[in-house]
Amino acid sequence: HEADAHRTDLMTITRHVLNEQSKHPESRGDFSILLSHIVLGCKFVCSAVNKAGLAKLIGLAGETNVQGEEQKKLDVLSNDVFVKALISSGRTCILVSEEDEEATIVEPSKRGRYCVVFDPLDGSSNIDCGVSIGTIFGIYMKKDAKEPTLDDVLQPGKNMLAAGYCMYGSSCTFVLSTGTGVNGFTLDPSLGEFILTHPDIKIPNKGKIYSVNEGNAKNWDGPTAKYVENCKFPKDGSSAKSLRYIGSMVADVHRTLLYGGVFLYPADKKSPNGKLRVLYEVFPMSFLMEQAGGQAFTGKQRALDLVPTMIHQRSPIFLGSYDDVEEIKALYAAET
Ligand code: AHM
Ligand code: MG
Repeated sequence: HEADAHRTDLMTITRHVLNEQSKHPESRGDFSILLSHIVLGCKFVCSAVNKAGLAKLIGLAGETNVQGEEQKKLDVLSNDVFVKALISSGRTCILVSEEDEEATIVEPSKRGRYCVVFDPLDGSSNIDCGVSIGTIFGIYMKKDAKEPTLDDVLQPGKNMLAAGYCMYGSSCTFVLSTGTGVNGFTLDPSLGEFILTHPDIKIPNKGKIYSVNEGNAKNWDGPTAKYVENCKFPKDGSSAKSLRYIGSMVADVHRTLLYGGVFLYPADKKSPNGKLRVLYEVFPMSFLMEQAGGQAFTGKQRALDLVPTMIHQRSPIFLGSYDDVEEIKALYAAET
């Protein structure tokens, strides 16, 4: 009977969010409206990514198509879709996208209370070889009733109300936290709906995988080098960890969340702040990790405590299983 119930009682993402909302009688339903617009953007990108391999047939990005129009690159197209969907939700006031140098202040007639930071298509260098890529987002509440300003998005990650990502892989997976745990949904293409398939995701306390771009090893600092050395040649008699690195943050973090272990993009001599961006890469993924029982550390502090001063700021990041990140923290503590 259980199996039957699973097939006929579909927990869609909308239903899930409405359920959560009903626990807060003061809620006005704005969040579910905002989320449905984010979900729409993800469905659009999913469909565009699935067709990317046909680009040669339907016209390559940067080339003109049969109508003589320029084809937009997939990341530019995705950004346009998200910006328009978010503005038209009527629930946002300021947007920060990896694709846009400046923040977008929503015009007064379309304003709402939410601030959204996002990377519309992360890992886009992987498109041409069919590797998984994704959209990452974080949501803040506006600080006060004044005009929206950059201060509304330069809040520490711990102030986020919600964060998530959508991975365009062998299936399309949407992972979301509204601050009460983490849930995963899979797109059923025949329904066009995200269905709850991974309820209450918890990351294992310790994992067997580490994930890092080892090509940067010659420029690493002491603690990072020592940690990776320990992964390969453990001194406590435990077995060595496996290395998995896709080079697409959403896919690497998704695997880390489900299987455990650590994902790191450390500082190195060439990039003292690492590569990943605080607002729409480091914060949302750190938020999800903590909500799933893991940790996220910058090499100096809890990642979510960081107070950004610039919208495109970068930070080193070490995130994943609680005990594994604890080990990294100990190495950094021993250094100072
Ligand atoms: P992008 O925003 O330009 O796509 O870069 C971000 C990506 C992440 O998805 C991934 O974790 C990282 O860059 C990989 O970087 P590297 O190629 O240096 O290992
Ligand atoms: Mg990115």
